[in-house]
Amino acid sequence: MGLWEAFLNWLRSLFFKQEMELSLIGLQNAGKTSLVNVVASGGYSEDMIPTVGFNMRKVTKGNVTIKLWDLGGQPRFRSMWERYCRGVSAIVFVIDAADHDNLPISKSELHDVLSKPSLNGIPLLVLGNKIDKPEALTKHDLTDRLGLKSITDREVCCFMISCKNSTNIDSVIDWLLASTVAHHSHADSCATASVYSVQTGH
Ligand SMILES: Nc1nc2c(ncn2[C@@H]2O[C@H](COP(=O)(O)OP(=O)(O)OP(=O)(O)O)[C@@H](O)[C@H]2O)c(=O)[nH]1
Ligand SMILES: [Mg+2]
Repeated sequence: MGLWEAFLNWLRSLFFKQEMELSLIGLQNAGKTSLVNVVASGGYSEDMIPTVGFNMRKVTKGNVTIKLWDLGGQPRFRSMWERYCRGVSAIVFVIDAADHDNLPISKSELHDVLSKPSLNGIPLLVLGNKIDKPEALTKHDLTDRLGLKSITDREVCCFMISCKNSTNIDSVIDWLLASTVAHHSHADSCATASVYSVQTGH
């Protein structure tokens, strides 16, 4: 490739649309579909139908198109999580931070899917949802209970959010966009991530 052509390609990559692909996993009732709805249209509803299998939605933010795989969280759908997480820019694990009883199951499902060799090194974004509920865990406790510190083979970031009140949703989108740009320019996106995590801590 000639120098001029390489230069043009570089310019194009800066100004033209970029695409990223994300998979949303987590137990049933965590709020994955609610998150997709809030990110896509801003709409939130109490009245949700559990996802059967999966849904795919494309959302455009700025010049980035995000392809979202919203997977069903009921036990019978969990075996397909791995297949839909292969090759994505980041795995988004959504958890109901107010559901203390299901935390151990969440933890084991999370560590189980991350142990798959096909998902090696894919960044992980953990979203503790439903912080509008008074019994929701803090970010510190959620990090601890999910054993996030033991995950050392990939980037891990955690935000506490509420789809209901749209709390921190913008920060999550900003982080995702920043991390695509950072990956694109081969910068260390984890540096960006930790800045955001500190700012938005619950
Ligand atoms: N209080 C509160 N409830 C929420 C929040 N986000 C989602 N919910 C509720 O949680 C329930 C489940 O939401 P869904 O988005 O369907 O959950 P899901 O993770 O997609 O569930 P599956 O599709 O079965 O895997 C719904 O009643 C939502 O209204 C939140 O931030 N706060
Ligand atoms: Mg769903």
